[in-house]
Amino acid sequence: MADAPSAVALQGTLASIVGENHVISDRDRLASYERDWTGRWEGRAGLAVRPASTDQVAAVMAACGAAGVDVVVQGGNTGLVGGATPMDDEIVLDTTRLDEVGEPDPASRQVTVGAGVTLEEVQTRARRDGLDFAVDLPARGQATIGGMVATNAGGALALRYGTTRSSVAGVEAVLPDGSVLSRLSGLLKDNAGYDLPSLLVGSEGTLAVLTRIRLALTRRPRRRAVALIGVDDLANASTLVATFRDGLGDALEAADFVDRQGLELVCARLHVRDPLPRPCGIYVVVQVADDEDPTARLAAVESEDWADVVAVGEDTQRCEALWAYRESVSEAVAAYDVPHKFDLSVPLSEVAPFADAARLAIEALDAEAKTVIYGHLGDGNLHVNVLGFRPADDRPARALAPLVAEHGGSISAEHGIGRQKRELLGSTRSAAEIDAMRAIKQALDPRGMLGRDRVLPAAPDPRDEQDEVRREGVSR
Ligand code: 2HG
Ligand code: ZN
Repeated sequence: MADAPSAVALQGTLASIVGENHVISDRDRLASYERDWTGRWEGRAGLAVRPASTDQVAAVMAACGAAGVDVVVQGGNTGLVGGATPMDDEIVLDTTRLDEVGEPDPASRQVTVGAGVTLEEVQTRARRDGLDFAVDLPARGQATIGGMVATNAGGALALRYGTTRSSVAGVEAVLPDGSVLSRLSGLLKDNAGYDLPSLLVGSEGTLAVLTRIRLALTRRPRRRAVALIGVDDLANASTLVATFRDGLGDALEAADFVDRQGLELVCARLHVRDPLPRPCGIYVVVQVADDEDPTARLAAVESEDWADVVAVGEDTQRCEALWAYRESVSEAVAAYDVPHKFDLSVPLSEVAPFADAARLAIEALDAEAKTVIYGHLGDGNLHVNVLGFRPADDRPARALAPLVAEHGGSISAEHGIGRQKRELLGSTRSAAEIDAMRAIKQALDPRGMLGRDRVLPAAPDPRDEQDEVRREGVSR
Protein backbone atom coordinates (compact mmCIF):
# COMPACT_ATOMS: atom_id res chain seq x y z
CA MET A 1 0.00 0.00 0.00
CA ALA A 2 1.36 3.48 -0.85
CA ASP A 3 2.06 5.95 1.97
CA ALA A 4 -0.71 8.49 2.55
CA PRO A 5 0.41 11.59 0.64
CA SER A 6 -0.69 14.08 3.29
CA ALA A 7 1.20 12.53 6.23
CA VAL A 8 4.33 11.99 4.18
CA ALA A 9 4.18 15.52 2.79
CA LEU A 10 4.37 16.75 6.37
CA GLN A 11 7.54 14.85 7.15
CA GLY A 12 9.89 17.76 6.44
CA THR A 13 7.80 20.27 8.41
CA LEU A 14 7.58 17.94 11.40
CA ALA A 15 11.32 17.22 11.24
CA SER A 16 11.99 20.97 11.36
CA ILE A 17 9.98 21.08 14.62
CA VAL A 18 11.21 18.00 16.49
CA GLY A 19 14.41 17.04 14.64
CA GLU A 20 14.78 14.47 11.87
CA ASN A 21 15.49 11.59 14.25
CA HIS A 22 12.16 12.06 15.92
CA VAL A 23 9.94 11.68 12.88
CA ILE A 24 9.49 8.00 12.19
CA SER A 25 8.44 6.86 8.73
CA ASP A 26 10.18 3.51 8.51
CA ARG A 27 7.46 0.83 8.33
CA ASP A 28 9.36 -1.57 10.62
CA ARG A 29 9.71 1.08 13.30
CA LEU A 30 6.10 2.16 12.90
CA ALA A 31 4.93 -1.40 13.55
CA SER A 32 5.28 -1.03 17.33
CA TYR A 33 2.80 1.87 17.29
CA GLU A 34 0.32 0.08 15.06
CA ARG A 35 -0.77 -2.74 17.33
CA ASP A 36 -1.73 -2.99 20.99
CA TRP A 37 0.05 -5.58 23.11
CA THR A 38 -2.92 -7.98 23.17
CA GLY A 39 -3.09 -8.10 19.36
CA ARG A 40 -6.77 -7.15 19.43
CA TRP A 41 -6.30 -3.64 18.00
CA GLU A 42 -4.35 -2.97 14.84
CA GLY A 43 -4.17 -0.14 12.34
CA ARG A 44 -1.85 1.88 10.20
CA ALA A 45 0.14 5.03 11.01
CA GLY A 46 1.18 7.60 8.41
CA LEU A 47 4.13 8.70 10.55
CA ALA A 48 5.07 8.92 14.20
CA VAL A 49 6.37 12.16 15.68
CA ARG A 50 8.12 12.49 19.02
CA PRO A 51 8.00 16.06 20.39
CA ALA A 52 10.02 16.88 23.50
CA SER A 53 8.23 19.98 24.82
CA THR A 54 4.83 21.63 24.99
CA ASP A 55 5.95 24.17 22.37
CA GLN A 56 6.89 21.38 20.00
CA VAL A 57 3.54 19.66 20.56
CA ALA A 58 1.80 22.98 19.80
CA ALA A 59 3.79 23.41 16.57
CA VAL A 60 3.09 19.78 15.55
CA MET A 61 -0.65 20.21 16.11
CA ALA A 62 -0.73 23.49 14.20
CA ALA A 63 1.15 21.92 11.27
CA CYS A 64 -1.09 18.83 11.20
CA GLY A 65 -4.19 21.01 11.39
CA ALA A 66 -2.99 23.22 8.53
CA ALA A 67 -2.28 20.14 6.41
CA GLY A 68 -5.61 18.51 7.27
CA VAL A 69 -3.99 15.41 8.74
CA ASP A 70 -5.47 13.49 11.68
CA VAL A 71 -3.51 12.83 14.86
CA VAL A 72 -3.75 10.14 17.53
CA VAL A 73 -1.88 10.45 20.84
CA GLN A 74 0.05 7.47 22.16
CA GLY A 75 2.01 7.10 25.40
CA GLY A 76 3.01 3.67 26.71
CA ASN A 77 0.56 1.88 24.38
CA THR A 78 -0.98 -0.03 27.29
CA GLY A 79 -4.59 0.99 26.59
CA LEU A 80 -7.10 -1.79 26.03
CA VAL A 81 -9.88 -0.22 23.95
CA GLY A 82 -8.02 0.72 20.75
CA GLY A 83 -8.04 4.44 21.65
CA ALA A 84 -4.34 4.98 20.92
CA THR A 85 -3.96 2.59 17.99
CA PRO A 86 -3.63 4.60 14.75
CA MET A 87 -6.08 4.10 11.90
CA ASP A 88 -6.10 5.22 8.28
CA ASP A 89 -2.61 6.75 8.25
CA GLU A 90 -3.11 8.99 11.25
CA ILE A 91 0.02 10.64 12.60
CA VAL A 92 0.95 9.13 15.95
CA LEU A 93 1.98 11.79 18.45
CA ASP A 94 4.27 9.83 20.75
CA THR A 95 4.47 11.53 24.17
CA THR A 96 7.33 9.52 25.65
CA ARG A 97 9.92 12.30 25.19
CA LEU A 98 7.83 14.53 27.47
CA ASP A 99 9.73 12.90 30.28
CA GLU A 100 10.64 15.61 32.77
CA VAL A 101 10.08 14.74 36.46
CA GLY A 102 10.02 17.79 38.75
CA GLU A 103 11.00 18.07 42.42
CA PRO A 104 8.13 17.10 44.71
CA ASP A 105 7.07 20.07 46.81
CA PRO A 106 6.86 18.85 50.43
CA ALA A 107 4.49 21.60 51.53
CA SER A 108 1.76 21.02 48.94
CA ARG A 109 2.78 17.38 48.33
CA GLN A 110 2.62 18.00 44.60
CA VAL A 111 4.93 17.37 41.68
CA THR A 112 4.85 18.41 38.03
CA VAL A 113 5.73 15.71 35.50
CA GLY A 114 5.75 15.36 31.73
CA ALA A 115 2.92 13.38 30.16
CA GLY A 116 5.36 10.72 28.95
CA VAL A 117 6.74 9.81 32.37
CA THR A 118 5.80 6.30 33.44
CA LEU A 119 3.79 5.53 36.53
CA GLU A 120 6.71 3.59 37.96
CA GLU A 121 9.04 6.59 37.54
CA VAL A 122 6.61 8.78 39.47
CA GLN A 123 6.20 6.15 42.19
CA THR A 124 9.97 5.77 42.55
CA ARG A 125 10.55 9.53 42.75
CA ALA A 126 7.71 10.11 45.23
CA ARG A 127 8.76 7.23 47.50
CA ARG A 128 12.25 8.69 47.84
CA ASP A 129 10.58 11.50 49.80
CA GLY A 130 8.27 9.23 51.82
CA LEU A 131 5.40 10.15 49.50
CA ASP A 132 3.49 8.11 46.95
CA PHE A 133 1.28 8.40 43.91
CA ALA A 134 -2.09 7.02 44.89
CA VAL A 135 -2.94 5.22 41.64
CA ASP A 136 -1.34 1.89 40.90
CA LEU A 137 -1.81 -0.66 38.13
CA PRO A 138 -0.04 -3.71 36.74
CA ALA A 139 1.23 -1.87 33.60
CA ARG A 140 3.16 0.59 35.83
CA GLY A 141 6.44 0.07 33.96
CA GLN A 142 5.02 1.26 30.60
CA ALA A 143 1.82 3.19 31.32
CA THR A 144 2.45 6.94 31.10
CA ILE A 145 0.95 9.56 33.36
CA GLY A 146 -0.49 11.37 30.32
CA GLY A 147 -2.32 8.21 29.27
CA MET A 148 -3.50 7.58 32.81
CA VAL A 149 -4.92 11.10 33.08
CA ALA A 150 -6.42 10.91 29.59
CA THR A 151 -8.26 7.71 30.54
CA ASN A 152 -8.80 8.57 34.22
CA ALA A 153 -7.17 5.25 35.10
CA GLY A 154 -8.50 3.49 38.19
CA GLY A 155 -6.47 0.51 39.37
CA ALA A 156 -6.54 -1.40 42.62
CA LEU A 157 -6.11 1.52 45.02
CA ALA A 158 -9.08 3.53 43.73
CA LEU A 159 -11.12 2.04 46.55
CA ARG A 160 -9.07 4.03 49.05
CA TYR A 161 -7.71 7.03 47.12
CA GLY A 162 -10.06 7.47 44.14
CA THR A 163 -9.28 7.28 40.43
CA THR A 164 -6.55 9.33 38.71
CA ARG A 165 -8.86 12.36 38.69
CA SER A 166 -8.48 12.64 42.48
CA SER A 167 -4.70 12.96 42.08
CA VAL A 168 -4.67 15.61 39.35
CA ALA A 169 -3.98 19.11 40.68
CA GLY A 170 -3.59 20.68 37.23
CA VAL A 171 -2.65 20.07 33.62
CA GLU A 172 -0.97 21.67 30.66
CA ALA A 173 -2.42 20.69 27.29
CA VAL A 174 -2.40 21.62 23.64
CA LEU A 175 -5.69 22.02 21.79
CA PRO A 176 -6.10 20.75 18.24
CA ASP A 177 -5.51 24.29 16.86
CA GLY A 178 -2.14 24.45 18.62
CA SER A 179 -3.14 26.76 21.47
CA VAL A 180 -1.81 25.93 24.92
CA LEU A 181 -3.92 25.66 28.09
CA SER A 182 -1.70 25.79 31.15
CA ARG A 183 -3.00 25.32 34.68
CA LEU A 184 -0.12 24.03 36.75
CA SER A 185 -0.31 26.28 39.81
CA GLY A 186 -1.75 23.43 41.85
CA LEU A 187 -4.01 25.77 43.81
CA LEU A 188 -6.39 23.71 45.88
CA LYS A 189 -9.05 26.39 45.63
CA ASP A 190 -9.37 27.88 42.17
CA ASN A 191 -12.90 28.40 40.95
CA ALA A 192 -12.35 30.88 38.14
CA GLY A 193 -14.63 29.77 35.33
CA TYR A 194 -15.12 26.30 33.87
CA ASP A 195 -12.64 23.75 35.17
CA LEU A 196 -10.91 22.80 31.93
CA PRO A 197 -8.39 20.40 33.52
CA SER A 198 -11.31 18.34 34.88
CA LEU A 199 -12.81 18.21 31.42
CA LEU A 200 -9.59 16.86 29.95
CA VAL A 201 -9.26 14.11 32.57
CA GLY A 202 -10.89 11.08 30.96
CA SER A 203 -11.26 12.70 27.52
CA GLU A 204 -9.15 9.88 26.04
CA GLY A 205 -7.02 12.04 23.75
CA THR A 206 -10.00 13.40 21.83
CA LEU A 207 -10.04 17.01 23.09
CA ALA A 208 -6.40 17.97 23.66
CA VAL A 209 -2.87 16.58 23.95
CA LEU A 210 -1.81 16.54 27.59
CA THR A 211 1.81 17.63 27.91
CA ARG A 212 2.45 18.23 31.64
CA ILE A 213 0.54 17.23 34.74
CA ARG A 214 0.60 18.62 38.28
CA LEU A 215 0.07 15.57 40.47
CA ALA A 216 -1.14 15.50 44.05
CA LEU A 217 0.85 12.93 46.01
CA THR A 218 -0.10 11.14 49.21
CA ARG A 219 1.87 10.26 52.30
CA ARG A 220 2.81 6.60 52.13
CA PRO A 221 1.63 4.51 55.11
CA ARG A 222 4.70 2.89 56.66
CA ARG A 223 3.52 -0.73 56.65
CA ARG A 224 1.31 -2.93 54.54
CA ALA A 225 0.08 -6.50 54.48
CA VAL A 226 -1.63 -8.55 51.81
CA ALA A 227 -4.01 -11.46 52.28
CA LEU A 228 -5.17 -13.82 49.57
CA ILE A 229 -8.39 -15.50 50.58
CA GLY A 230 -10.25 -18.27 48.78
CA VAL A 231 -14.07 -18.32 48.78
CA ASP A 232 -16.65 -20.38 46.91
CA ASP A 233 -18.18 -17.75 44.69
CA LEU A 234 -18.58 -14.06 43.95
CA ALA A 235 -21.56 -13.67 46.27
CA ASN A 236 -19.37 -14.78 49.20
CA ALA A 237 -16.51 -12.65 47.94
CA SER A 238 -18.74 -9.55 47.86
CA THR A 239 -19.92 -10.19 51.42
CA LEU A 240 -16.33 -10.63 52.52
CA VAL A 241 -15.27 -7.35 50.96
CA ALA A 242 -18.19 -5.52 52.55
CA THR A 243 -17.07 -6.93 55.93
CA PHE A 244 -13.51 -5.76 55.31
CA ARG A 245 -14.64 -2.28 54.33
CA ASP A 246 -16.67 -2.04 57.43
CA GLY A 247 -14.02 -3.42 59.75
CA LEU A 248 -10.91 -1.80 58.29
CA GLY A 249 -12.15 1.57 57.09
CA ASP A 250 -9.43 3.59 55.39
CA ALA A 251 -6.75 1.03 56.18
CA LEU A 252 -8.21 -1.15 53.42
CA GLU A 253 -6.29 -0.06 50.33
CA ALA A 254 -7.41 -2.68 47.81
CA ALA A 255 -9.84 -5.56 47.47
CA ASP A 256 -9.27 -7.28 44.13
CA PHE A 257 -10.24 -10.74 42.91
CA VAL A 258 -9.63 -13.35 40.25
CA ASP A 259 -11.76 -16.36 39.41
CA ARG A 260 -10.50 -19.95 39.32
CA GLN A 261 -10.05 -19.98 35.51
CA GLY A 262 -7.89 -16.85 35.70
CA LEU A 263 -5.85 -18.25 38.57
CA GLU A 264 -5.18 -21.48 36.64
CA LEU A 265 -3.93 -19.49 33.63
CA VAL A 266 -1.63 -17.49 35.92
CA CYS A 267 -0.22 -20.62 37.57
CA ALA A 268 0.51 -22.13 34.15
CA ARG A 269 2.05 -18.90 32.83
CA LEU A 270 4.24 -18.14 35.87
CA HIS A 271 4.99 -21.79 36.63
CA VAL A 272 3.77 -21.37 40.19
CA ARG A 273 1.64 -23.61 42.37
CA ASP A 274 -1.86 -22.96 43.63
CA PRO A 275 -1.50 -20.39 46.42
CA LEU A 276 -3.88 -22.20 48.80
CA PRO A 277 -4.11 -25.83 49.95
CA ARG A 278 -7.43 -26.41 48.19
CA PRO A 279 -8.94 -25.00 44.98
CA CYS A 280 -11.53 -22.24 45.42
CA GLY A 281 -14.00 -20.56 43.06
CA ILE A 282 -12.81 -17.00 43.72
CA TYR A 283 -9.55 -15.60 45.11
CA VAL A 284 -9.81 -12.24 46.86
CA VAL A 285 -6.65 -10.16 47.38
CA VAL A 286 -6.88 -7.54 50.09
CA GLN A 287 -4.21 -5.02 50.96
CA VAL A 288 -4.15 -3.24 54.29
CA ALA A 289 -1.83 -0.30 54.93
CA ASP A 290 -1.20 1.61 58.10
CA ASP A 291 1.57 3.18 60.13
CA GLU A 292 1.03 0.57 62.84
CA ASP A 293 1.20 -3.21 62.29
CA PRO A 294 -1.55 -3.81 59.70
CA THR A 295 -1.71 -7.57 60.32
CA ALA A 296 -3.33 -6.89 63.66
CA ARG A 297 -6.09 -5.03 61.84
CA LEU A 298 -6.45 -7.86 59.34
CA ALA A 299 -6.66 -10.40 62.15
CA ALA A 300 -9.46 -8.43 63.75
CA VAL A 301 -11.75 -9.19 60.81
CA GLU A 302 -10.44 -12.66 60.03
CA SER A 303 -12.70 -15.54 60.83
CA GLU A 304 -11.65 -18.96 62.06
CA ASP A 305 -13.13 -20.90 59.20
CA TRP A 306 -10.65 -19.24 56.86
CA ALA A 307 -7.82 -21.21 58.37
CA ASP A 308 -7.04 -23.20 55.22
CA VAL A 309 -7.99 -20.62 52.61
CA VAL A 310 -5.87 -17.64 53.49
CA ALA A 311 -2.28 -16.72 52.74
CA VAL A 312 -0.85 -13.59 54.34
CA GLY A 313 2.22 -11.61 53.29
CA GLU A 314 3.85 -8.96 55.44
CA ASP A 315 7.16 -8.26 53.75
CA THR A 316 7.37 -6.64 50.31
CA GLN A 317 8.48 -9.80 48.54
CA ARG A 318 5.67 -11.95 49.90
CA CYS A 319 3.11 -9.19 49.22
CA GLU A 320 4.31 -8.97 45.61
CA ALA A 321 4.16 -12.75 45.24
CA LEU A 322 0.55 -12.79 46.42
CA TRP A 323 -0.37 -9.87 44.17
CA ALA A 324 1.17 -11.69 41.20
CA TYR A 325 -1.72 -14.18 41.24
CA ARG A 326 -4.03 -11.27 40.49
CA GLU A 327 -1.83 -8.82 38.60
CA SER A 328 -0.59 -11.36 36.05
CA VAL A 329 -4.02 -12.39 34.80
CA SER A 330 -4.01 -9.98 31.82
CA GLU A 331 -0.67 -11.27 30.66
CA ALA A 332 -1.66 -14.91 31.24
CA VAL A 333 -4.93 -14.48 29.34
CA ALA A 334 -3.17 -12.78 26.41
CA ALA A 335 -0.61 -15.58 26.27
CA TYR A 336 -3.47 -18.05 25.86
CA ASP A 337 -5.37 -16.29 23.04
CA VAL A 338 -6.29 -12.80 21.72
CA PRO A 339 -8.74 -11.70 24.43
CA HIS A 340 -11.95 -9.75 24.08
CA LYS A 341 -11.92 -7.45 27.08
CA PHE A 342 -14.88 -5.82 28.69
CA ASP A 343 -14.16 -3.48 31.60
CA LEU A 344 -17.28 -2.39 33.51
CA SER A 345 -18.62 -1.50 36.90
CA VAL A 346 -21.80 -2.44 38.74
CA PRO A 347 -22.94 -1.83 42.32
CA LEU A 348 -21.32 -4.32 44.72
CA SER A 349 -24.67 -6.03 45.33
CA GLU A 350 -24.94 -6.71 41.57
CA VAL A 351 -21.46 -8.15 41.04
CA ALA A 352 -22.43 -11.80 41.50
CA PRO A 353 -25.74 -11.66 39.59
CA PHE A 354 -24.07 -9.74 36.77
CA ALA A 355 -21.17 -12.21 36.52
CA ASP A 356 -23.61 -15.16 36.32
CA ALA A 357 -25.60 -13.42 33.60
CA ALA A 358 -22.42 -12.51 31.70
CA ARG A 359 -21.16 -16.10 31.67
CA LEU A 360 -24.53 -17.33 30.39
CA ALA A 361 -24.63 -14.66 27.68
CA ILE A 362 -21.19 -15.64 26.39
CA GLU A 363 -22.04 -19.34 26.57
CA ALA A 364 -25.14 -18.66 24.49
CA LEU A 365 -22.91 -17.13 21.79
CA ASP A 366 -20.42 -19.97 21.85
CA ALA A 367 -20.50 -22.88 24.27
CA GLU A 368 -16.77 -23.46 23.72
CA ALA A 369 -15.72 -19.90 24.64
CA LYS A 370 -13.77 -19.35 27.84
CA THR A 371 -14.79 -16.52 30.18
CA VAL A 372 -12.33 -15.26 32.79
CA ILE A 373 -13.51 -12.65 35.28
CA TYR A 374 -11.30 -10.62 37.58
CA GLY A 375 -10.96 -7.07 38.77
CA HIS A 376 -11.37 -4.66 41.61
CA LEU A 377 -14.16 -6.04 43.72
CA GLY A 378 -14.20 -3.26 46.30
CA ASP A 379 -15.46 -0.79 43.70
CA GLY A 380 -17.56 -3.22 41.64
CA ASN A 381 -15.11 -3.03 38.72
CA LEU A 382 -15.03 -6.27 36.74
CA HIS A 383 -12.79 -7.22 33.83
CA VAL A 384 -14.63 -9.80 31.78
CA ASN A 385 -12.12 -11.41 29.41
CA VAL A 386 -13.54 -13.68 26.75
CA LEU A 387 -11.39 -16.12 24.80
CA GLY A 388 -12.31 -17.98 21.65
CA PHE A 389 -13.72 -15.25 19.37
CA ARG A 390 -11.98 -13.70 16.35
CA PRO A 391 -10.49 -10.24 17.12
CA ALA A 392 -12.97 -8.37 14.89
CA ASP A 393 -16.04 -10.14 16.28
CA ASP A 394 -18.03 -7.62 18.32
CA ARG A 395 -20.70 -10.05 19.56
CA PRO A 396 -19.22 -10.48 23.07
CA ALA A 397 -19.25 -6.71 23.68
CA ARG A 398 -22.74 -6.36 22.22
CA ALA A 399 -24.01 -9.15 24.46
CA LEU A 400 -22.46 -7.70 27.61
CA ALA A 401 -23.34 -3.99 27.26
CA PRO A 402 -27.12 -4.35 27.80
CA LEU A 403 -26.51 -6.61 30.78
CA VAL A 404 -24.35 -3.94 32.38
CA ALA A 405 -27.17 -1.42 31.93
CA GLU A 406 -29.73 -3.86 33.36
CA HIS A 407 -27.58 -4.28 36.46
CA GLY A 408 -27.27 -0.53 36.98
CA GLY A 409 -23.64 -0.27 35.90
CA SER A 410 -21.33 1.54 33.50
CA ILE A 411 -19.85 0.05 30.30
CA SER A 412 -16.47 1.54 31.15
CA ALA A 413 -15.13 1.58 34.69
CA GLU A 414 -11.50 2.45 34.02
CA HIS A 415 -10.30 1.55 30.51
CA GLY A 416 -12.37 4.10 28.60
CA ILE A 417 -14.48 3.85 25.47
CA GLY A 418 -11.89 4.24 22.69
CA ARG A 419 -12.79 2.44 19.49
CA GLN A 420 -14.17 -0.62 21.22
CA LYS A 421 -17.27 0.81 22.83
CA ARG A 422 -18.13 3.97 20.90
CA GLU A 423 -21.25 2.46 19.41
CA LEU A 424 -22.25 1.14 22.84
CA LEU A 425 -21.92 4.48 24.63
CA GLY A 426 -25.69 5.00 24.47
CA SER A 427 -26.28 1.93 26.60
CA THR A 428 -25.19 3.76 29.75
CA ARG A 429 -25.24 7.45 28.65
CA SER A 430 -28.40 9.33 27.65
CA ALA A 431 -28.93 11.02 24.28
CA ALA A 432 -28.76 14.40 26.06
CA GLU A 433 -25.39 13.51 27.57
CA ILE A 434 -24.01 12.33 24.23
CA ASP A 435 -25.27 15.52 22.54
CA ALA A 436 -23.48 17.62 25.18
CA MET A 437 -20.29 15.61 24.62
CA ARG A 438 -20.57 16.16 20.86
CA ALA A 439 -20.99 19.91 21.40
CA ILE A 440 -17.80 20.01 23.49
CA LYS A 441 -15.88 18.00 20.90
CA GLN A 442 -17.12 20.26 18.09
CA ALA A 443 -16.10 23.38 20.03
CA LEU A 444 -12.56 22.25 20.80
CA ASP A 445 -11.88 20.19 17.69
CA PRO A 446 -14.16 21.43 14.90
CA ARG A 447 -12.37 19.37 12.22
CA GLY A 448 -12.41 16.25 14.38
CA MET A 449 -8.67 15.76 13.76
CA LEU A 450 -7.72 14.45 17.19
CA GLY A 451 -8.64 10.88 18.08
CA ARG A 452 -11.14 10.69 15.23
CA ASP A 453 -13.84 8.01 15.50
CA ARG A 454 -13.15 7.28 19.13
CA VAL A 455 -15.29 7.68 22.26
CA LEU A 456 -18.34 9.27 20.57
CA PRO A 457 -20.63 7.17 18.40
CA ALA A 458 -20.76 7.94 14.69
CA ALA A 459 -23.11 10.90 14.15
CA PRO A 460 -26.46 9.85 12.74
CA ASP A 461 -26.53 10.30 8.96
CA PRO A 462 -28.89 13.24 8.20
CA ARG A 463 -30.13 11.31 5.11
CA ASP A 464 -31.32 8.49 7.39
CA GLU A 465 -33.17 11.06 9.50
CA GLN A 466 -34.86 12.53 6.43
CA ASP A 467 -35.89 9.01 5.34
CA GLU A 468 -37.32 8.47 8.80
CA VAL A 469 -39.35 11.70 8.57
CA ARG A 470 -40.56 10.70 5.08
CA ARG A 471 -41.53 7.23 6.28
CA GLU A 472 -43.41 8.63 9.25
CA GLY A 473 -45.19 11.08 6.89
CA VAL A 474 -46.32 8.19 4.70
CA SER A 475 -47.56 6.04 7.54
CA ARG A 476 -49.52 8.86 9.13
C1 2HG B 1 -6.16 -4.93 35.58
O1 2HG B 1 -6.85 -4.59 36.54
C2 2HG B 1 -6.14 -4.07 34.36
O2 2HG B 1 -5.43 -5.93 35.63
C3 2HG B 1 -6.28 -4.86 33.06
O3 2HG B 1 -7.11 -3.08 34.42
C4 2HG B 1 -7.54 -5.62 32.95
O4 2HG B 1 -6.66 -6.84 31.12
C5 2HG B 1 -7.67 -6.49 31.69
O5 2HG B 1 -8.81 -6.84 31.31
ZN1 ZN C 1 -8.18 -3.03 36.31
